[in-house]
Amino acid sequence: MLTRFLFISRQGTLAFLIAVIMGISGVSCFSEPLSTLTVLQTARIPQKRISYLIQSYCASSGMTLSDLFLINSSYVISKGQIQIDTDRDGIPDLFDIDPELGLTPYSAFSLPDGFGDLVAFASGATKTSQSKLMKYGNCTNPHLDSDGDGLSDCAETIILKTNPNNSDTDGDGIPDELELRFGLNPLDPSDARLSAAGDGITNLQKIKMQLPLRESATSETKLYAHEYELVPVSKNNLDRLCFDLKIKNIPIVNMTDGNLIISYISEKSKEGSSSRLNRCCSVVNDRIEDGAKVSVIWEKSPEFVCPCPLGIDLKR
Ligand SMILES: [Ca+2]
Ligand SMILES: [Ca+2]
Ligand SMILES: [Ca+2]
Ligand SMILES: [Ca+2]
Repeated sequence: MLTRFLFISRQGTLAFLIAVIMGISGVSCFSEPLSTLTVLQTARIPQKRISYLIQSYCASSGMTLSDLFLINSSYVISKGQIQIDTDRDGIPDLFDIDPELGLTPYSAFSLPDGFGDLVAFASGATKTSQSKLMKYGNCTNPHLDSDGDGLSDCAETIILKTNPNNSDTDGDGIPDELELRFGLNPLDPSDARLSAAGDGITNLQKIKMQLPLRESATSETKLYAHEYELVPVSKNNLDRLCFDLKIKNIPIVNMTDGNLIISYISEKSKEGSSSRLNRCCSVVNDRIEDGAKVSVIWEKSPEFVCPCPLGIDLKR
């Protein structure tokens, strides 16, 4: 079923998603129609890069922070350049408009089956072969995501064969949905530590940096690479382990409905026997100043939405 990962990888990164959110300073709403958007946008070196602070994150009771990934889902880097992804589904506009695929750059759920475009793309469905997915039946509850990894239960059970109750099915440290976005296999535990480009940077590290896995990192693309700093802070009164999570060097692209920033905060139990994922998102206004610092407070900032919901679609 995952035979199209090769196909995906050829196209660059993937994605899934949706949109939501309320706004505040530096953060905007999605409620405006997208009528002013232009397809096929490509930006070279981004004009702006920001840093992002998730303040006072505390792991769940009995758990500790395992890893952190952050992506700006409004772009995908491919062929050394930033490619706009208007509907944030991980498929850049450049590919979304391919008539062979039969998708659209304006909707992450453009197919009637309810599985989402990323899942269809990862499964190899094209406009002429979408019936291949339909034979499995429709996804009757496309909004149900039990493990909060950004993939619906029905997409996981019916199409992907991943575990709908485990956000990292193969246990390689990369959440299932991020594996799809970046063209890895959520059922293959060996791919995280490999280097698809052969440049010595592992696939897991590349995903953290939001760089394409199958292109060697260059001095130019490294300008886009996210940097992480996880700073332990004092335990709270429930004795949970707490951190300030700092991510620097996040490009911001021109998008009238803002840039959707998705954070994947993974936790593991202290014995390492169980894991869980906090997949959260917020929107950063594209008019934000270069070098700005966006700060959200864990469980307190209303614009920092956890879990980042599924199925709220963007349509023109
Ligand atoms: Ca797209
Ligand atoms: Ca899921
Ligand atoms: Ca994985
Ligand atoms: Ca994997």
